[in-house]
Amino acid sequence: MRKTTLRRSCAALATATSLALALTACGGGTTKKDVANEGGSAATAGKADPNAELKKGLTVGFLPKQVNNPYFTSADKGGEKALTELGSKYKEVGPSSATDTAGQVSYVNTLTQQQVDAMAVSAQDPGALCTALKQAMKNGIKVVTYDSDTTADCRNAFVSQASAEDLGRTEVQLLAKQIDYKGEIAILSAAQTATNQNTWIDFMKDELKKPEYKNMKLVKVAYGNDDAQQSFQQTQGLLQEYPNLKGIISPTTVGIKAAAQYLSGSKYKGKVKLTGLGTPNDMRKYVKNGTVEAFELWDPAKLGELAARTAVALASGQITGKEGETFKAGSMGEYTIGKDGVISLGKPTVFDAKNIDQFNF
Ligand code: RAM
Repeated sequence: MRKTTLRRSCAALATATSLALALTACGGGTTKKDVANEGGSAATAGKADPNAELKKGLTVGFLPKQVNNPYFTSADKGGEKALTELGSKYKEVGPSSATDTAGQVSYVNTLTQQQVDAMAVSAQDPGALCTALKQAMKNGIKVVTYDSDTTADCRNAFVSQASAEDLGRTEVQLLAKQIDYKGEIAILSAAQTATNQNTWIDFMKDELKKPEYKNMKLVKVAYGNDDAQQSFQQTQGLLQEYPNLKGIISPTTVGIKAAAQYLSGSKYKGKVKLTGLGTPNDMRKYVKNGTVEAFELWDPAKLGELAARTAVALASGQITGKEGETFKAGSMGEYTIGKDGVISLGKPTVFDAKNIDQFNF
């Protein structure tokens, strides 16, 4: 009875002006233990017990960058499938725009208040989310970032789609081959604050410093905010501003699809090359009609599944997020936690006309 009253008054307080303050005041946790945020990632002070049994009946909240993005629909379905298999509960909350940073913060606070056991978050803006995520961890909630990270002290582990370095460099390599290592190129990214895209772009810029790319010039990084219309318009704008543009890299599933759509209906079709990260189902049409030669991605459902399994392993005490700890991720096999609490899904797949029909996501 007392707990219910306390929770209710806290809920009222939290819907008022300052969620963070309300959460601090309420502590949120008569049922969760405090954790210490120390180490490379925000690993718990306690020791991992690799033989601990996986808990059932947990609730794991998925908070993607954007709920109506097919990429996250696939990813989160993978999370849901794994949680059902593990006897735990899945829920998904999140903003419909990839630039609603304040929205993401309030969803973190809501999940904290609801006392979920763990949350899996793809960060729109790492800086903005940190305070709320730290608050969640203080309330005993395990925090996994997936797809787009925060800084290591704001979560227990990051489930990464592939090595960021590999992704950045291979996208440049894919485009370079298609434009014969010559000409002006541009990048069409997602939100300006997106951790994942910004990390990949840094590696792209570094790759471009190598002598083999001396005849290629990056003229602009444009931002389509993972919005189809804005990405379409940004592509159009790039070609107006740089009529000699030879290629575009779009490291976002929303961006590459919109850019392909624009190019496909324009005089640039097949002439201005486009690569980046897309889903085979979105891009099939543009590969078949000669707009796109090759692009890459990982399986988003596997990423979601690994995020869910990591969350449950953390909440069960099998791992704490420290480098070197290992855990079994069901049929996905064994994973080892790397530096800064990063768990990497594996290598991405390159899709082209030869193999695209073998994939359905
Ligand atoms: C978009 C999102 C997501 C990114 C993929 C490649 O769906 O920006 O964060 O990982 O593209």
